[in-house]
Amino acid sequence: MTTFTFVHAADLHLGAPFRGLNRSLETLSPQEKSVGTTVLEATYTALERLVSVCLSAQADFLVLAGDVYDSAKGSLASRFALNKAFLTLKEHNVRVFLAHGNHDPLEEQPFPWPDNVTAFSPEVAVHSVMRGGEALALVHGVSHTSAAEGRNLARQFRRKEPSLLLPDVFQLGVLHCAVQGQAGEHAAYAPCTVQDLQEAALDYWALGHVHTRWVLRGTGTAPYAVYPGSLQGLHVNEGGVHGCTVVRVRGKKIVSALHVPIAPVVWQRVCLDAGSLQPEEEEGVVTLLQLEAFASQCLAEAHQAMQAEAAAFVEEAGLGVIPEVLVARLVLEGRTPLHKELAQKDVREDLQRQLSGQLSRFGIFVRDIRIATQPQLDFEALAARPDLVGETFRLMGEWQAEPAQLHGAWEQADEVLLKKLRKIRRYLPAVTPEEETAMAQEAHLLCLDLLEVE
Ligand SMILES: [Mn+2]
Repeated sequence: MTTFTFVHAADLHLGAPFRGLNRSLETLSPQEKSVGTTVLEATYTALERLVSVCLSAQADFLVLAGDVYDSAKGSLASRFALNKAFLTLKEHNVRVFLAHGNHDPLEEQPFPWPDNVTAFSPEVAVHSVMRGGEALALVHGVSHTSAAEGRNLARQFRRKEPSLLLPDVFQLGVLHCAVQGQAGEHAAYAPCTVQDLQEAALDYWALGHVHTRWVLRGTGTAPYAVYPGSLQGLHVNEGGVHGCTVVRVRGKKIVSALHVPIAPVVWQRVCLDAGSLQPEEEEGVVTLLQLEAFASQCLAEAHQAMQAEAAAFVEEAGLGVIPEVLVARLVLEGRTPLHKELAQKDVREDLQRQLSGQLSRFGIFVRDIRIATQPQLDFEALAARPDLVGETFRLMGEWQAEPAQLHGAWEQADEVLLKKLRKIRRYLPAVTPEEETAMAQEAHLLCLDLLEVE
């Protein structure tokens, strides 16, 4: 039976700025600079590696499910890079199927690609992939026409019935879309349902738009639809090892659909319990120096764990590259006497600079530090006090025991807000009970800080 391979990637966002990494290269130390350069060039490096993966996997074709650029027309640099990648694939007889998405809609595309590239039109079209006179697969696809595609495009796909000229072969759909209930924070362009996908009766859906890898499986073990995720994670909420999916097919059956690491940069939240630090014997107190050493160790471990995770994917697929750089958001948690110091912006920035300077030679960059610590206080003694400090503790205690009371207090405060800021208030989202509790706790700690509790 015929076997063939195709590579599925999406959301390349070539030339995308990395949200939140606004420190320019000039302000980085020489050591940090190499990490900085890797980050700045990451989307382009990922594209080069995607081409290499297509060649080493001996892929018959590559499908790109939208958002190849970050801006509609793409910068000149991103168009040149893509054109070069397509030409390399052409030299090796690899076809490319490109379905445009909301970031790179069809109406903005000015020039044609090399002739191994098929860019889909605004209506669903079907193309066959041949090898030595034999049809391997039918590729269905459609492009977004504008930046806010409102049509349900998935419903336009339908499996082609076999004919005398064309036997029943493997059929896949290439589409940039928001599957309902799963698109999360992603805008609902080209909305559709899981049922729409299933009713098209295709063997595989090569999807794009959702930036976190997501595999949809039916009753069998092989997936019927895959979001490979952004080729390179673009910000701290796109954590994990990013890459493409390599699909091996025998006849009409998927043999494997494996995640292959491609992205040179991995984003990650690294949480650290500052409350676990014990006072040093000599000093008798917990110091920022201790915290720095602990953070440095945790970050190094996170980098190692990330590379081990990537290595497991590379080993399973026999393809891919282990990411070099970890860009971390350090989240400090727990009850610690350092809380008050850490609450100061310049202390956090110093700590961030120290850590980044120290760790950049290991490929670690600390993007920022978030404080979720609490002060270390003798809560019982404070609650027993007859003054205002004691009063805030008793009130917090009552609210914790009786959430309805907290809600009452919240509504009272909200009424005041409503009177003063009537116009603004109606644009604010409703507050959940969890948010009420979290805000009350935050307000409580702020009260204690302001009342100068040590
Ligand atoms: Mn995208």
